[in-house]
Amino acid sequence: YEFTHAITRRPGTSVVNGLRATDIGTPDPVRMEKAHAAYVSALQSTGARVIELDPLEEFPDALFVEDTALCLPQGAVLMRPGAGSRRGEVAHMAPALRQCFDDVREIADGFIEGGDILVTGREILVGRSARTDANGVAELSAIVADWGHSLREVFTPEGVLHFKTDCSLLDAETILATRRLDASGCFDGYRVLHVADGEEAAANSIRFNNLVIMPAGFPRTADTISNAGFEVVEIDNSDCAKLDGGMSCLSLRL
Ligand code: CIR
Repeated sequence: YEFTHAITRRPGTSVVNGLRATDIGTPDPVRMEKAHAAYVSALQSTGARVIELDPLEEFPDALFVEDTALCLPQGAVLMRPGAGSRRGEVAHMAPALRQCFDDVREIADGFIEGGDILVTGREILVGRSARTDANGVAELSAIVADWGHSLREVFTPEGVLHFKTDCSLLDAETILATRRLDASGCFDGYRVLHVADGEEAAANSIRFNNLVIMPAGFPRTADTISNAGFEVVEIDNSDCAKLDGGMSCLSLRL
């Protein structure tokens, strides 16, 4: 959770066509752009440098950069998104990663999206999901083993887009999670803080340097996190939420 850089991509006007599991309305690109700028400012306020990439109109979901790669201290891995309409985003992220890392590997065969990967202080958890399959997990496991990391395959609950839709890392051994995900036992051995009932969407937050950046509108969970000693910043996520996106999706952190 200590980073010197982040990579983001500004939303384009095509974001109105972004993927969504259930249609609860069209995002407003203007309001989304404002929220995105507030998110970038929050990242910068910690002293990190944010590399802001230009919108990619041909890929409506391209602002959700997290799904295109995994960044580790030893190198980056280009993902292979399970969502066909998103697969082409990866080639547009590769140049930025090649500038930041000497070692850039890629997933060549299986499917895996960054939203299904949680890096903790001791291991890399990857949730199989509708977007991430066993082959993708196995390929990533071999790559990160080369860099000295151990990877554990877990399962994203049915009906939940990504593993990190339902959890985030708060510090090396503390995880914020929904009760439904924690109930699967995947966090045994960690300290787990639960989001408040009815505030499940607050689970997609990020610890970024001194801050926990969380979506606005979840006051009981915000209290839990700040009572645990973390400094909380809230960002309007009402438009990204219409596309099943949240705080983690909007950046690659390195
Ligand atoms: C999608 O369905 O792929 C996008 N609308 C949302 C991606 C959110 N990304 C993430 O949770 N890492």
